[in-house]
Amino acid sequence: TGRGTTANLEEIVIGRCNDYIGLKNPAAGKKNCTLLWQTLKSVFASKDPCKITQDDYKPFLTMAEHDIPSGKSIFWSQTGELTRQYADIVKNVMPLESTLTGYMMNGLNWCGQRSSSELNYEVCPAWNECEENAAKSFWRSASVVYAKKASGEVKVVLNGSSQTRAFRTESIFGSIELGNLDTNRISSIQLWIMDNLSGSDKESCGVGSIAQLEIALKHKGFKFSCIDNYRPVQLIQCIWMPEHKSCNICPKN
Ligand code: CV1
Repeated sequence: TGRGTTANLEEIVIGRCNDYIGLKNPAAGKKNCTLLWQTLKSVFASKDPCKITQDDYKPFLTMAEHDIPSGKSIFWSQTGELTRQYADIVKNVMPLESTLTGYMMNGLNWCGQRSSSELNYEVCPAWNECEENAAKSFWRSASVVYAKKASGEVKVVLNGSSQTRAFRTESIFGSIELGNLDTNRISSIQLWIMDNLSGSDKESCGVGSIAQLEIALKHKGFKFSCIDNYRPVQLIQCIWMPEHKSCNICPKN
């Protein structure tokens, strides 16, 4: 079992929604945050938390939809924290967590229970406990909507030091987002393979699972390029390890 519903979920979600449409991204347009919360809550309240489907979230996701400017879509796998930090700093990319739906729910837990209309603040299913759990179905469904909207030059941030593989076909990026990218809307895809500064360089552009991803992109008809340790993102990693040799601005030879 996993952690229960986040305390004060309603206040957090409605507050974040108002913060988003009022301050963070007024271009999202007018939204009724209270109605959005009610629509969202009705998806999982009073229900078995292992029986929430991706379709169940569609009314909420449709109501929360807004434009994503061309060239701002950025996907990630095993690099969520780094990608969010990069997005918060540069502001010229908009990961799912910087759209209304992702912003409202990022970092939260939620689930209901069959026996009561109260949310379950004690326990919720762990991510891999059941396929159709409230949170997993939400991120999958939101990812479909997000991926379909991507246009222009798209970025993908992967972890070159992954203990498993940088590109995993079973991840949300590999199993959902990739298949929903539209060749007609997307002009090119940039892969950024970021190694952990103190981790090993297990995979790089053209190597291992990244090579598989590159082949898949080519087959689908996408133009793409790949950059190892894209410097602007690496400089964010450097904040935590400024003395690391990769962080030296003027390398002494
Ligand atoms: N996405 Br808090 C997927 N999972 C998310 C997202 C999110 N936006 N936000 C959160 N999670 P992993 P992936 C949680 O690193 O390829 C979207 C989930 O609990 O292996 O599976 C993004 O658009 C999930 O288990 O990446 C992104 O492009 C974990 O963080 C893609 O899906 C992420 O798991 C990443 O999913």
